[in-house]
Amino acid sequence: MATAQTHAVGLDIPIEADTYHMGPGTLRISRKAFHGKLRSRLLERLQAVLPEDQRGLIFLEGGKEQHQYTSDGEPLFRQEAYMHYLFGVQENDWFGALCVKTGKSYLFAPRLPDSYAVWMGKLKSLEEWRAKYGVDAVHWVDEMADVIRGLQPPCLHVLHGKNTDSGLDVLPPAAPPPGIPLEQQHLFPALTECRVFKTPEEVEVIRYANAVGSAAHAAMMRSCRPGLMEYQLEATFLHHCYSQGGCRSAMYTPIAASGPNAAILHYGHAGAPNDRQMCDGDLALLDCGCEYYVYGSDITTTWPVNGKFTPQQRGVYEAVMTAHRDVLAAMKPGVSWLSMQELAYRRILEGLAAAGLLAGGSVDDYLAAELGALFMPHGLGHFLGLNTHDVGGYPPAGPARSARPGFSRLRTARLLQPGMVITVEPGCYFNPVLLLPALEDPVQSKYLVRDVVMSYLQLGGVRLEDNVVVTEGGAESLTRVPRSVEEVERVMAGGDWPQ
Ligand SMILES: [Mn+2]
Repeated sequence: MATAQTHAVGLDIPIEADTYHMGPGTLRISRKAFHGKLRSRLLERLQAVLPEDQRGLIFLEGGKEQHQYTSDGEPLFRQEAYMHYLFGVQENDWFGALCVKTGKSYLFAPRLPDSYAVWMGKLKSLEEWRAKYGVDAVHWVDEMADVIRGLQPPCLHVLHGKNTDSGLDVLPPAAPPPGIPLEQQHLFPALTECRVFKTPEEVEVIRYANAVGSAAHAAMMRSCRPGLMEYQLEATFLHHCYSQGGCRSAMYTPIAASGPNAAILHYGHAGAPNDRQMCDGDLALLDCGCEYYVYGSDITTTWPVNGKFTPQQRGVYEAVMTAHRDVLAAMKPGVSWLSMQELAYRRILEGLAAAGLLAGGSVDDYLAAELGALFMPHGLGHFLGLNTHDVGGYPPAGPARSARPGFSRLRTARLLQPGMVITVEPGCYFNPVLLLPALEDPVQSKYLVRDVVMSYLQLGGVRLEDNVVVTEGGAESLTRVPRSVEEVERVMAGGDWPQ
């Protein structure tokens, strides 16, 4: 019998005070079981490196209320990822603590004036908060310094480090309770490393975000036709994820690129807001993921706007699909992510040679001339979890970032290990910013068939992205979108998905 105590997530766990869900058919998560397990894993890791007399109190500052510039407009709050990981708190301006000796968990909630109930609804009592979050104790923030001093910890373990994707610093809490030494060395690497290896329950949340996002990709395919605006596909995605899956937010700004825009890797930004009208004969590239319980999906599909691939589009598409398929088949514990980037490059370059864009050498020659990075200037994939580019890609112990073109863009160079969730997103793009100089480059130009390459510039590009969990024996994709040419054309003609 499944119970809330043994199963942290599921569609069928009973609804208790600590259950997160968004109504019928949505995933239910027992916050107490889900985060209790994550806290235990962190404690084990810290207890292994901290001698008994140096085991203090982990102290985290949650996300703060934000304002749009100087106005009183507040964007929808999204909890800071480390805070969500350990406690699952949905509200802003909280603090959390965890005793490394006893394992006891504490939360500190802002004490709001009674009058706020008019604007925010009934204010919860401490006991109601404790039931919602399933921790050992909840106190008000204004009592926090006294409560923590009363626990007499030898130190406060606080976060301090660098996010290797953004390059931004993760800083310790701004105003920790005074009079207790701060310990800044151990928490950041331990907690970051925990986040790299997902529990089965975390994988189930990412699987749910993938099920919702995958169905939304199929809905976009079915709704597409020449003459639509790119943002109308984006709107279909957002509506489907929220109305059908309870996913209120996109994981990142959706990319709905058509024609030459598909070669622009971060198209969809404020200066290029998915605002082109799609034409008969275009390819569309959709990179859209949704978020559930702060965990996300990150999915890319590419398809012909009119529902039928041209032979030229099909050649590029199948080269990328071969790379995608062969990487998925080769992934298993111990495999270097750098070697998977090279495998993807090989398959894409083989496909381009078969299509007549490359000539005069072997695939090894093309690789040595760095033609891989010319057609796929980004990394093959990145960790995914509470952040789209999830943490832990480059731990201090290595492996270090490669200096080689293309490989240098990888967000991790690690060996695959069970529990890692990583995207597999090979792509092939015809970007004039890269191709026109390459046609003048003495090394690269001797392998590029100029007239054929020039005839592909309007194609834009193809990217196919799945979210994959590394298992003991291999890897499992959590993404279920139409992938083969036949599946894409059938769904675009109105066919059901999944079949
Ligand atoms: Mn991605």
